Amino acid sequence: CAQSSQSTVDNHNKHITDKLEVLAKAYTHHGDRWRALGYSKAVNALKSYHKPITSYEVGYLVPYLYKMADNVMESGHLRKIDHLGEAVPVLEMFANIWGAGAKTAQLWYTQGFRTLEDIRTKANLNHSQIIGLKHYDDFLDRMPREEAAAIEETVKEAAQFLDPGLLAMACGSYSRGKDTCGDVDVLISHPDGKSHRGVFSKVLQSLHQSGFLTDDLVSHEESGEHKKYMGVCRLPGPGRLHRRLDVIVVPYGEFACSLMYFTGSAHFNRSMRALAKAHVFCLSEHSLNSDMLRQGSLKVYGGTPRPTLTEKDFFTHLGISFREPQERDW
Ligand code: DCP
Ligand code: MG
Ligand code: MN
Repeated sequence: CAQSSQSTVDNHNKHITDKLEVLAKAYTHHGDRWRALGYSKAVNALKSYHKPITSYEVGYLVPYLYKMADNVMESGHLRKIDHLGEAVPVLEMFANIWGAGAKTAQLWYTQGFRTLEDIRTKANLNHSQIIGLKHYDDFLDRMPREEAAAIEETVKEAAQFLDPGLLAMACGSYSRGKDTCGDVDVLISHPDGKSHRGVFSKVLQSLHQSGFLTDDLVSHEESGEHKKYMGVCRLPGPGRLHRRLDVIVVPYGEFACSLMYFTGSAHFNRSMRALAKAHVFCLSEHSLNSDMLRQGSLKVYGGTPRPTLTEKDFFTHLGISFREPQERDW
């Protein structure tokens, strides 16, 4: 409505929030998520404050930031930012290589690397990072959902050529109805509860043979009967980019749980796990267990899996109303 678009208040503390935002970003890229979160919270608090804040007010509004913000107000800059700030764009660039996290980016920075060319020629790279660097620009580009649909279709055809009874569906951002997708997450299972066995390697082999899969990132991650592939594909035809593809094969008994997990969002999953925990349930991508026993943070007994045949069962077990995938972005 008209009112909510007008409600964005002027930021009376831009001189401080600009600096703190740089710090929040710097800490994110230094792998210090908690400090980054603290700064982001302070930035939001300061942005919505109705007037320029005084050092006295900083003390009680954002006590843990008292020294920081006070320092910015006095001198107009922060020594800490001057030091961290210059590393931020480089750390961001490094952390955007698939397979390299904040820690690796930081290590490379301390080794004196400043460009992707430095990384390519001097850094010690593992297999995923080599592939990540090779497709650096392609992976940063989010694909239109029509392309994700075509990728889903290609995997589905390969699976159903093996066995027409196999289910194959794109989850993740695609099933949440997003306009663009960072990758495609295809979940495969078989309703008879047993014919999913052996499918994983056969589907991947056929997609490799057709030239659709161009590189493997993590070719086989296994947990119980649940198998996950992470790789790279490209649709045929001119002008196509390399796209990230995840393929997950699960036994049908875990289908609803896996569907819910891979539908996401990651934030929604965190909320659901917290909710499950509060109900003494234990929620994972495998099952929803009840009567879990904890001693402090240690899980003593994993609990009994509850029959969850559909996603709706979860919401029922947890006592909340069903939410469509499009409503799970937070
Ligand atoms: N997931 C999760 N926690 C993570 C990573 C993933 O719960 N740390 C779950 C929720 C995600 C799903 O797996 O929705 C797929 O992961 P993706 O990284 O592919 O994320 P999305 O598909 O949601 O977004 P994108 O468009 O960036 O791929
Ligand atoms: Mg995805
Ligand atoms: Mn994914």
